[in-house]
Amino acid sequence: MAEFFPWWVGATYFLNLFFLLLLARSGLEALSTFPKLCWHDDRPPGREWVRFSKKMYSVDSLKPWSSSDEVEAWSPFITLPGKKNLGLGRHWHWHWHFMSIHFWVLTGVVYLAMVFATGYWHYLVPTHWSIIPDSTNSVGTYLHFQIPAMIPGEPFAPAPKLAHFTVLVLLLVLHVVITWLSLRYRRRTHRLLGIMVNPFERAVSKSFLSRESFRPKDISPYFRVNGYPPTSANYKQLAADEFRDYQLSIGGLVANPISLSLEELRRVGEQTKITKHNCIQGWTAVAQWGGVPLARIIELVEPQETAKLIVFYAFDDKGLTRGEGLYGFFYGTIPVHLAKNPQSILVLEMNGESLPIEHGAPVRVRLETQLGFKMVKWVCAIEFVEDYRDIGLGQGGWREDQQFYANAAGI
Ligand SMILES: Nc1nc2c(c(=O)[nH]1)N[C@H]1C(S)=C(S)[C@@H](COP(=O)(O)O)O[C@H]1N2
Ligand SMILES: [Mo]
Repeated sequence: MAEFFPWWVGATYFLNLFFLLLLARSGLEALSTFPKLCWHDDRPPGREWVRFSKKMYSVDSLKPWSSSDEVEAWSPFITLPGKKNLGLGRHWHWHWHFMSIHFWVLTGVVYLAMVFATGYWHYLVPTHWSIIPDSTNSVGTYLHFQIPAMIPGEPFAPAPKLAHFTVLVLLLVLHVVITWLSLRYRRRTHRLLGIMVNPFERAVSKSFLSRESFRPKDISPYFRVNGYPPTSANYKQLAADEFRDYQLSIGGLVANPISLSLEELRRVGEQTKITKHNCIQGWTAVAQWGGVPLARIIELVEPQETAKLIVFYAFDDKGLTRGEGLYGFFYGTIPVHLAKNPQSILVLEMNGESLPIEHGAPVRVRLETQLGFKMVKWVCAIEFVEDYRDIGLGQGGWREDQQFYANAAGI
């Protein structure tokens, strides 16, 4: 009998549904940035199992394209928050993933299937305004400690039916409000979710070491590119001379600031490994990377006590290479401890050849416990700093600043 549901049924029902919708909608936001499903990792474009997009990109496309071109802008009516905001969508999504229990999904599916299969939904949705006076009357009946009559042919009395329907409407209203607030106050939402998630994520992933070990035969035939190469005359000139005049300056809060040519950099140390790249959009690819361990660089420059973070500045001005209202040079920061990880390197070679332009020549970062956006390509300078708040828009990286990505990106 609907009247005798204990209070906790209502409470868990409400919370389950509320969180579930947060999870699902922000998950769809993630799907919208890579609107395809693949049976295997590192599928080349065109080999996906299903595609929720009209756009087609191919391996041998004549026009250059970048994986951000594959992003679809889905409506905020469906995704949280919608309008191509993977950064906030992921924030919402992972926040609840950390706390979610998978049976939510199961109970939800069974419940929904039954509601429709049995035509039960007719009992849940009022179809006539008379439910309001009828409910008022049945409340009177309850107050007389009597059970009111059911709606003819239905298992509920008017008041419970109306109360249940009101809960559904409330859920809808809350989601509309959250979506609206996320879009209206993007930076505040970013900060708030960051405060709740980042310290937790950092603590959990701080001691992680990647255990992946791939063999040469695992190397992906196709490796997506994300981000268009720098367009400046300066960079093009350097590239034309095979980066002979390239100098990487490493400074900031260090005892020995230095500037190294590629030749000098190569002499600092050499390490290769085959690893899998994980882009936040959801695609992966395996490659062999060779370069200088960041730990060796740290030994060389001797950071001061106060140097907590390393900033990598890049040559690409995203206002020119990407546009869409975004601006500024690409950069990223990582905590110094991440750079000391033996798997963190400054890459000079990919799959045994010198690093291709589109993958970040002459120098890019590789970190094996982080998402792809943390691995700055086309690095022009490295700076040791105490805090990232006065760099760029103060969120710790170009994607954090401009796209609301979480600063903590452990995998
Ligand atoms: N300078 C710069 N570095 C960058 C980016 C960029 O746009 N500019 N994109 C990042 C993202 S989101 C990813 S997934 C990887 C992609 O590396 P790839 O192009 O070698 O696949 O580079 C990262 N480093
Ligand atoms: Mo990415």
